[in-house]
Amino acid sequence: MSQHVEQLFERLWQDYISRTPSAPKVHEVLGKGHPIVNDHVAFRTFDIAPVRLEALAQHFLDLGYKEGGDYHFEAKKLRAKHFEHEDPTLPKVFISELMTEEFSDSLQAKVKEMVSHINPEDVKKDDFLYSGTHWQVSHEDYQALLEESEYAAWMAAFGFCANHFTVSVNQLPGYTDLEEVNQTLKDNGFKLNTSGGEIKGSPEVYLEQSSTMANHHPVEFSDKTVEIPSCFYEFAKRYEIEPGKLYSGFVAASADKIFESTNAS
Ligand code: OOG
Ligand code: NI
Repeated sequence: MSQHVEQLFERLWQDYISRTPSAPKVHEVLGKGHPIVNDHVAFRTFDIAPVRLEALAQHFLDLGYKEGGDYHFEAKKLRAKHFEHEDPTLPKVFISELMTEEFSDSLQAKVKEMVSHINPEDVKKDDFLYSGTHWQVSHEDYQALLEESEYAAWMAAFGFCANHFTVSVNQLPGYTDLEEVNQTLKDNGFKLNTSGGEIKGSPEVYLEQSSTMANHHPVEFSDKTVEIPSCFYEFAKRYEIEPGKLYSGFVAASADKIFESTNAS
């Protein structure tokens, strides 16, 4: 099983770096040749069968993951859950979904049309989590979605894939503070997400997070190819909730700002 789960993360990583050229550079700059441990990997989806959050989560439940917390994002109209494995070397998984019924009829119709191209059997296959888009959208469709929800537009362009990996700062040799990590990144030309401040969270909520702004990657829409924000890298430092036990959840107020790492800046 462990082989299988490691293979899944390796495939997700290879797919992710194909649209996130800054991710291997993050490893070079922070890891200096040492392996990087990831705190979590994040996925996005729609609240429509057969691709609801729970359908994506099933892949991880089958690999021995257990459900952790759930989270709600009122303004962005999202919900999310996190999953963790008893093997502490495996990354946590954060899966969110767009609550489509809270949007306009035209957004709902567009998303339903997109999802209708997915074969429900394919959702259960091992490669679904990095299967990308199963539909065609025009650049105009993308822009119409963008007006209502950056998240919906991102999903239309990229579909199913890892949205980000997250460096575990606790397990990063040579660093103790997230601030130092951020400084190294900025010194090396990375652009950080400043929404809500460079560092989201605090020791009081047992979690500090920062992230790069997403790379811009060319997407082939049905009518033309346009460079748009793709994926980003996140950095997380966790604090002990009791001696020897790090907080393992997420912080909704911070996550709310991390979502904005795929905004056009
Ligand atoms: C997820 C944003 C939230 C976190 O660690 O709080 C998040 C996303 O952008 O899909 O990753
Ligand atoms: Ni994250």
